[in-house]
Amino acid sequence: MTAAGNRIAVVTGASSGIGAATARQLAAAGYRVVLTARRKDRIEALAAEINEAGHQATAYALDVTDREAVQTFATAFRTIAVLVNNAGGALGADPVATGDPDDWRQMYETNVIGTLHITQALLPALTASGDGTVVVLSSTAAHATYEGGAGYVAAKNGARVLAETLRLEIVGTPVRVIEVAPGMVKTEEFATTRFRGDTEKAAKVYAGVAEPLTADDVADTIAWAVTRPPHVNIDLLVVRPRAQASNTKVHREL
Ligand code: 8X3
Repeated sequence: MTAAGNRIAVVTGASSGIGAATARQLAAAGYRVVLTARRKDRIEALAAEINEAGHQATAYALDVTDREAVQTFATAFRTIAVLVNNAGGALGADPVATGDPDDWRQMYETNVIGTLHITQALLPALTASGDGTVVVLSSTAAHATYEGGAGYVAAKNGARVLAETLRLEIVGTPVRVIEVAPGMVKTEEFATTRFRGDTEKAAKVYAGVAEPLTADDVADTIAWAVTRPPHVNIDLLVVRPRAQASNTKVHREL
């Protein structure tokens, strides 16, 4: 067991991708990881895998957009060391002229309101730990827009602003706020969810890119930021694959 000892790390959206990879890495770093996501079977399987590897994990089915459920979840904890706000994602890539308002609403609900619910609910336990860390997974989309991205860019800007504002408001308390902003990450679900199961469209996102980031690459940066000494606050960590110079400048070998 490392310095993380018996401390608890809660990861939202832990059923796949960056959330699952982060749960594995924080468990390996010695945290007791609490996996949350809507899909119970997936997080239970991951918790079993982590426990079999000799680390500690439990699964708790949770939809972060359900405020009451989040509040009930929070009552189970007196202290929490780390909250990783990973639940969220993109829906659609339509121009502003034709974008679906329901997509925009849903993205705001998951990426911003979900993060708000669980951060509010767990803040007392994070403070009580004497050394708490809130991680907000934003995106490079939170830092620059691109065509077809407005709904997602707006939602991720919301998540970024939540993180930046919270950091100002709780300064002086023993809780730090870290924003991790990944660029192009190839995960099993991000692009297929965005394009509602259209695997051809999803594949185009990564076409010709030699090495997009993996979920593990991003989890590695999260685990690194979280395991810095308590007085060190990584305000913002932007991580992209080498082939991506900006949201719209990507080297493709086609
Ligand atoms: C994912 C990055 O470029 O698809 O958060 O918006 S992008």
